[in-house]
Amino acid sequence: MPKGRTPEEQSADPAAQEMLIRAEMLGIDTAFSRADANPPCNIGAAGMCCKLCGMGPCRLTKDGQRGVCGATIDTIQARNLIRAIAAGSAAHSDHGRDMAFTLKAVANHEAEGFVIRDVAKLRRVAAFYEIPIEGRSPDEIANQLADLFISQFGQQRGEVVTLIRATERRRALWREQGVMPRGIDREVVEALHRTHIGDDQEPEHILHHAVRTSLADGWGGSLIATDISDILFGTPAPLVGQANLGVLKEDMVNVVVHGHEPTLSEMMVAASQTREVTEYAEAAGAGGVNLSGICCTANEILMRQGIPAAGNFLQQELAILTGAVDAMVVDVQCIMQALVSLAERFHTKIITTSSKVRITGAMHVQFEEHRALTIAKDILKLAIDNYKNRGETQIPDVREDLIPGFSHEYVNYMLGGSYRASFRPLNDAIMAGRIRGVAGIVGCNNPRSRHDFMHTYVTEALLKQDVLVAETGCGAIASAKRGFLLGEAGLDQVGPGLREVCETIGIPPVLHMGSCVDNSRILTVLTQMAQEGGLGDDIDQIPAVGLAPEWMSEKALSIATYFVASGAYVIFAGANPVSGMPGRVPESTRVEKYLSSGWEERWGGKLEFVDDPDEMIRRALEHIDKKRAALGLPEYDPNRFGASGDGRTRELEALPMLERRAAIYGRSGG
Ligand code: BF8
Repeated sequence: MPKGRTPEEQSADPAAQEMLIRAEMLGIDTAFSRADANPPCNIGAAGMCCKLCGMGPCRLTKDGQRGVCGATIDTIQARNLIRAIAAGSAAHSDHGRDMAFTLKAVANHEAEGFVIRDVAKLRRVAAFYEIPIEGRSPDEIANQLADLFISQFGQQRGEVVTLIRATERRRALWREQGVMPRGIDREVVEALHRTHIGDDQEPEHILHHAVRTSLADGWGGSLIATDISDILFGTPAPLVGQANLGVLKEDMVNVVVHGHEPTLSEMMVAASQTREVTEYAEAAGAGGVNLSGICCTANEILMRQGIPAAGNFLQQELAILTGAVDAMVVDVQCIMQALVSLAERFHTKIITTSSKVRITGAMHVQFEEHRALTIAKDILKLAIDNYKNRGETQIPDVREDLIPGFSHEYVNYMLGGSYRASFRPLNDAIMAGRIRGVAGIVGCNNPRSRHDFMHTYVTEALLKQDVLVAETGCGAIASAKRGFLLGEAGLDQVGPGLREVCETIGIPPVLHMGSCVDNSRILTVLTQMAQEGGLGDDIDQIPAVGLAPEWMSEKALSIATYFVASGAYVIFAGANPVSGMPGRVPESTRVEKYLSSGWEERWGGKLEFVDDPDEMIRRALEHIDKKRAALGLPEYDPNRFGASGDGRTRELEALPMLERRAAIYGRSGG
């Protein structure tokens, strides 16, 4: 077995390091050690392998080599990429579809325990699509809205209706370029059809459809998922939460919910607070039930209910390694198969709940909306019954406070209050140069890079450069653990202009905007910034970038593509699935060039794969400055701001009274 990395090299998170040491001592493998033991196939990783038919797989490793059918390396890379994008779009959008069915069930009182929590958002969303709202009950509106959303998945012709949320200019471009998605399912099916043996073979043409497919995700399925989650469970607003493995509790029944859809996890929150469940836990000798989350489910219940996040993607196994998790309840996406064999070493029950996901060896309890609360209680009781089986535990004493919950509605409100809600102050701060630009830092962990390191390194560097950061997914949890999501406490680490803005408005410098489907919130924020005026009239003109420093999932590739098609510059670090070239010369492949300059010409946005975090930061800042210059905004000057504001107040408040007076009034007397 090749020599692996040390825990410090595997993760930047001290809680993760502690669990990796424990894993080593117990002789248990994890994604980290498996990554060390299984180097990636360098042919597949670079997109040089085609296994789309039974004549192959064909590995194109020699200069000028073609597959059995004659396929070139460019065609193979484009095909592999669009297939990944289609799978990512399918995952997000199927989540959106399930949410739409839940909305329908709730409107018809067929979903036990669910209610429409945010009627104002329901009315606002319905109004976008000209659904009558006046004089109608929430159930009537929700019923019609659910039908409209459900119809978007199987629609055969026309345009997915939710794309009206993009700017007019962008929609005109998409129409002109023929990429307005017709129906969400149709675009995914067509992506698969085009890549069957003997179909679409021109790389650029294949990737043009990748754009259409991804738009059906970002502006379609994902946006639908976000809107319905807000309608059903409440639009997030800031609250206090905690993150990292230290949120697990020694004296309570620890139930970790892991996956993506908020339907079951929200019901678990409700069930855990019922007297029936708390009494059941007490009878088992526990202090109660302690719920926490992993991955995007964590983000969903963290930003709405303040339920703590036990960690991000690479911490799912580490949570079980504490020995303190009585049940891990999973639904869909990003769930490692390794959980079951790992759980067998401890007492943890792995419980699958979705009709789409079974794992050999796991217990299955089928989630059904019409019995949602009952099922949630049953699952909690299973966990409580398992509490007595706990063996020796080791919970890292590491956790960090954070303030999540920055929905685009709240960002709008916080900038102007109830009566003047608007993006004007944010645009003004960017125009003046107090804020240099905006970065969306999103996506996964990948055990092939040091866990959380790239996320936090890039975030920290951009904050120092006065770049306001919005985060989702596992990236947001990485920042939370590092303390970047704290109100003013995190402000010592940011540039002077950005600090002034954060102090004035009372926000952290990194805004937690939710789960991965909630990247649609970032699209909405960017669109509203464009519509507010002063920063151009579309996303491609805003000084903004998107970064995924530790990406690994196909969903991330879909996200990248719809951001590019919306006008954003997106930089990925780590794996580059289109980098391979037989007899490689030190230049980009045809597909790499097309994703960069080709897409930039068409969409004003581009996708690049960059390994070095400093180069990633350099390119991000260069792009932001280029966009500032194109808008005629003043050149960014780090010394221009920061002399005023609450930062000075805090400095003064820290002084002894006499010195403070001297500093303020120029004398020490009263
Ligand atoms: O959807 S960021 S590892 S958890 S794929 Fe998965 Fe990646 Fe985490 Fe959420 Ni998104």
